[in-house]
Amino acid sequence: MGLKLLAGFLTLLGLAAPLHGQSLDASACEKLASLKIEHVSLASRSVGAGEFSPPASPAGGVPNAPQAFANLPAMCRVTATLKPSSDSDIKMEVWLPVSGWNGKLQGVGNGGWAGSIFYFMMANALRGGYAVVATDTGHAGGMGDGTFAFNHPEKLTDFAWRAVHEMTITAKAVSEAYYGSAPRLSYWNGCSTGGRQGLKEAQRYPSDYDGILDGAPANYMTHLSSHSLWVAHATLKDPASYIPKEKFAALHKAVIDACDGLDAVKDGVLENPRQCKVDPKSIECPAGTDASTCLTPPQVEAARKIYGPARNPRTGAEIFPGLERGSEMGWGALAGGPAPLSISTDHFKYIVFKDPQWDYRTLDFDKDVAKADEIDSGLLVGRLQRSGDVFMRPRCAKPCVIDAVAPKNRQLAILKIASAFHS
Ligand SMILES: [Ca+2]
Repeated sequence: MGLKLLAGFLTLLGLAAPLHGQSLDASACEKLASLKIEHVSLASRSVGAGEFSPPASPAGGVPNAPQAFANLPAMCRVTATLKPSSDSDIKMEVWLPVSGWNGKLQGVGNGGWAGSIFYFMMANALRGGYAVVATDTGHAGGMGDGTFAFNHPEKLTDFAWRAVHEMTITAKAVSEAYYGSAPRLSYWNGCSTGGRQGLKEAQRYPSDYDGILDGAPANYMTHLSSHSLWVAHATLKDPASYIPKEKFAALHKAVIDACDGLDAVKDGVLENPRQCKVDPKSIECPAGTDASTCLTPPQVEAARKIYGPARNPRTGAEIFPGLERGSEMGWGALAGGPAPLSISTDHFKYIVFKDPQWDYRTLDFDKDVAKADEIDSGLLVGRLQRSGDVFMRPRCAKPCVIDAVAPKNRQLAILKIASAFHS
């Protein structure tokens, strides 16, 4: 029996394994549409090499630059809607390489409040020979838009952990039906919210993934949102405290000038930012003056608060670590204004207070942070119950707000480099 004939025979039996160098034909893909999985509706179709073009992203969603999808290999594209609760409407996709499958599944994550599929990450994984899966986490919207959670607790649960778990078990079933064997290894790959998603998987469903790669995780989200508004209180609440962006450069220069050499290499990078103790007062403007190269006394106090940490004003307990010295050029997202980061204000508006009119200036860093924790009750926040193959890295592919706190934040979770990532 020739290899091609054998593959066709096994496909008919639903037992097809992708024989080395062989391709699965279109009928194997079409067949997936009849797969029955509880609360999942599926569609599937073959997409030839270079033929995929991404659907338009929602306003504020992740951009889909066409060049990210040039020369994609041929795939079986599975789209699905999952409804694990009566209020769920989770969109997900699985892309299955028609040939050259490496036997592995890669789950890829989201950013901010999600609301769209990160197709460019799916494209990278497909090129690497992976079967790859992603979800919009159960709603369509911009990454800075948390309105979906307003009076929709099931949708919030989908965002918090359920969509990723459900997509993962669905993707494994789809992969097995297509190839005739389940993935031999499954990896998670996400950054920011994607990092938090990986931690929730490790916490709740440690058997979903054999290895987890978390970039700059949005970890301890209730306190992360509180910290973001701590920075907003420092710089945006009182106009006198506002630090114009050009002064970030002045403060950064003072930090680098003082501390770059502490790691014995003058390269503009601080190997260990915590060795650096520069006080913003060192560039305070002469009394009664102001310039782009110095800070006024209220701006000095604002910068000191940003270096933090954020603290409970009544007990002095640390709410969240401050931004590191050396991170000043990345302060714009949190401190640049005119409004605070909407990811954080929406957390308090729609989840904690359930009041779209809530004003960040009223945030009480004692009782309101406690309220956020009480309401969350482990939904978005979680601590790992066991060690596992979790590799955390401090930076996303491009600067993001979490970068600045990551060196301290990552201590809140478990760091273990898994040998599995090298297989
Ligand atoms: Ca250095």
